Amino acid sequence: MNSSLGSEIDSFYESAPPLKERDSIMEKLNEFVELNCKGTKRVVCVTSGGTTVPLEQRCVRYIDNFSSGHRGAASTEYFLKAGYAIIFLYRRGTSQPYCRSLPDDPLLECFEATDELNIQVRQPYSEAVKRAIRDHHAAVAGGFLLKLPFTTIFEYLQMLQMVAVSLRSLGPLAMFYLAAAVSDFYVPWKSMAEHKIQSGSGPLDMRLVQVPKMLSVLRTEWAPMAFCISFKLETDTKILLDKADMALRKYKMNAVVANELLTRKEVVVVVTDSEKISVQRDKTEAGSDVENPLVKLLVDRHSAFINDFNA
Ligand code: 9Z3
Repeated sequence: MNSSLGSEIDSFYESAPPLKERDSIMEKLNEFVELNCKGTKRVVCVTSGGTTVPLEQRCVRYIDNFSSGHRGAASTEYFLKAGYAIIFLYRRGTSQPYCRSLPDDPLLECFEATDELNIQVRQPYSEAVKRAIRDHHAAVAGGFLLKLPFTTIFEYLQMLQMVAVSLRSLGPLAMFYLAAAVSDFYVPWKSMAEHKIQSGSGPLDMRLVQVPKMLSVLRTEWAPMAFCISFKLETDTKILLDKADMALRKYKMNAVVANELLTRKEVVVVVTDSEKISVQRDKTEAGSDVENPLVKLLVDRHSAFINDFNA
């Protein structure tokens, strides 16, 4: 890592407001590692949803990054199916594993009161609700699924660091699947207004600083032996694959999943140093999604990576 990146990273962490629940997150991570990090068990950290950039310390306004969290939630289900233990680092309020087939407001839509004291599941949702509750509870109660919520870029990057350092001892058995949409620019905490910015003071002039590229540190320091997958999102298909290729080389990722905003649910391209593999949703199958073949492919590649490592 070059020294200017090193000092950008130091100043990001030094200026970030301390994580409120650091101790309890650490405790949960330690428990998860103790339970899952033995033998040949594989673990994946799935990041999901967009980070926010607060504009005021007592935040009323913020800049957001688009992501519904569908990619991360769906992929988590497939990784669990493939036998992985998962740390699901997600933006509060975004899609959750096993809830994809439920309506937006499941509590109000899926249940009805039968009398003063009792409620029941409404018929059309009965199977979906049962499946969601059963599978979700089994994963959490079994200790295979640890869910950690974030909102701001400060929380996200502090938590990602904690997760990565906790998984370092797993070496190649750990995977990072970085689907979260991460802010590129932020307002350093120390130069941020404390109170709500007043609208009477004319046009708003604000300087945003570049968020340091933490993929480099993840790769070189936090978890150097892990299998790392990052995502590249563009709205212009003409530059997508070149940008993915650049990210692959610059951050030494094992693969970069390239996707375009409008077609992201239909097709993605997995870019590695020797191939560009197009992965499509199976249109002949109702309810199918692109995460199913994508996770299958990455699980296979992870197996090969572990075998090479042990050879
Ligand atoms: C993605 O590209 C994800 O696939 C999506 C998923 C956010 C498009 P949804 O959550 O959408 O299912 O609605 N994530 C990565 C986006 C990102 O910020 N990548 C950085 C970049 O493109 C690199 S880390 O520069």
